[in-house]
Amino acid sequence: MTTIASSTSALAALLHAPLEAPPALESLWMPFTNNRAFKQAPRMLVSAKDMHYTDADGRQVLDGVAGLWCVNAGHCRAPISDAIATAAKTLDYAPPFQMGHSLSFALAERLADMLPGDLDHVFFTNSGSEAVDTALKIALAYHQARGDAKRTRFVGRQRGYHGVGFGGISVGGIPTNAKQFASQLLPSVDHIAHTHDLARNAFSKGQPQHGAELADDLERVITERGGDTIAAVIVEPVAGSTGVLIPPVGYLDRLRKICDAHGILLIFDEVITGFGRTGSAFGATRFNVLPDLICAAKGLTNGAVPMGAVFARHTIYDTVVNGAPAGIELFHGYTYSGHPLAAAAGLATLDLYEREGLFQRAADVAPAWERAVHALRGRKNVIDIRNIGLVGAVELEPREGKPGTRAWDVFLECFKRGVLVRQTGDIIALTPPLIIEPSQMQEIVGVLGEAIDAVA
Ligand code: PXG
Repeated sequence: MTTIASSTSALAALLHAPLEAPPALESLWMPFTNNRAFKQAPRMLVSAKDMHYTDADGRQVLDGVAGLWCVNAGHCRAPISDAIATAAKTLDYAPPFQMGHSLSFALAERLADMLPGDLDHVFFTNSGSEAVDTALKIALAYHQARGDAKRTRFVGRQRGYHGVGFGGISVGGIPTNAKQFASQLLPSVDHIAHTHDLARNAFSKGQPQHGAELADDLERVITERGGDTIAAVIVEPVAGSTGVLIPPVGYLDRLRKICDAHGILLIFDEVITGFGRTGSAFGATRFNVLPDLICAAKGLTNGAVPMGAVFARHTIYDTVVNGAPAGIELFHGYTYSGHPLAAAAGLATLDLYEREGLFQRAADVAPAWERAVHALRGRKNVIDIRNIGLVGAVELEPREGKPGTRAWDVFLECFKRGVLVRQTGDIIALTPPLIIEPSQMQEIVGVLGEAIDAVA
């Protein structure tokens, strides 16, 4: 039996423990991880500051993925940690049902001010997965409130990632994530084609030129099912988890037009594209297409406290809430919706983004980033490089009969050389904090190049 660490000094000692002696690893069931392999050869992180992690060997590891697409302002930023500490000491918890506290209202107000168009209402969740399930429920509730309850179907996209709730894996388009649970997915979901087309678009810089017409695949579903049976279409403006799939020029506009023609809601899952990642506040602003609902999480609190949100257009809130009879209008919510610590982190994070102009900074350094990642063209096994804002991806030729193993080995080689990247299939994804310096771009790409060579 290990002793329970609860005092501040005991927690600090536990965090630093891997430097001397690794903690027992068996009891933790790790998410989306090869548990047995990890526990044989753990990669433990001890602390973080700005662009770097310190690992269990005391090494500095340059963070090429903002943790997991979330630490957009860099690690352990004092204004955010201080805000969390203040909330923890003042109002540790407040029930969000039938009670309120000013931090969640202030954060919603602040978000409404920065959202595009008439997106002006905010529903808080604790994760991206919960934001997705919430958005799907709001879409159903909206059509029901309009007296159009036969709109019950959802449309997702192949290679889409929308988290891990039953709603999210149903509209998501990653077969491996749904396979173990296939007996109980949502029953009325169709998928349209993804936009990844190496034959026409390999080595595109920014948005690829070819593929706007792939949005017309939605017309196929509409013909098969009837446009008046579809509640909502959900897509990521830039698909992240499945390897950085950037929307072709004109694709998202076309999707919007088709949805409008058939009264279908368009949901943008901006869990990774939100908060500056593409060089603009949201994918919606970057690509200038206004969705009806936006799912967000990750960068909302700089990853420091779990929090997600759904942003809704005015008419959606108005229809569901103001159109309802007196009483609870939406039977949905979480114990921790708008949690004081998360809301405090969110407020401090948005201040920091604004004060340091980080979304604009991402746009300003994007050309240097583009040059840096595309310099890997010509390396052995590199079959595509793509980029948008501060996102990059290098796609590798899969080893015959062993998909994913080449990129996995590249990930391990990068970590060994002091750079954290992300592997998905045979794609290496790069999404550094928005505070990255040009020399750090060179370091990430230099190490990735060495790793690709070492694995070849
Ligand atoms: N939607 C999108 C678009 C996401 O990227 C989620 C929903 C789910 O969020 P939560 O907070 O429930 O995990 C995500 C999460 C990767 C990777 O390797 C990306 C995510 C999660 C894990 C790994 O790219 N994104």
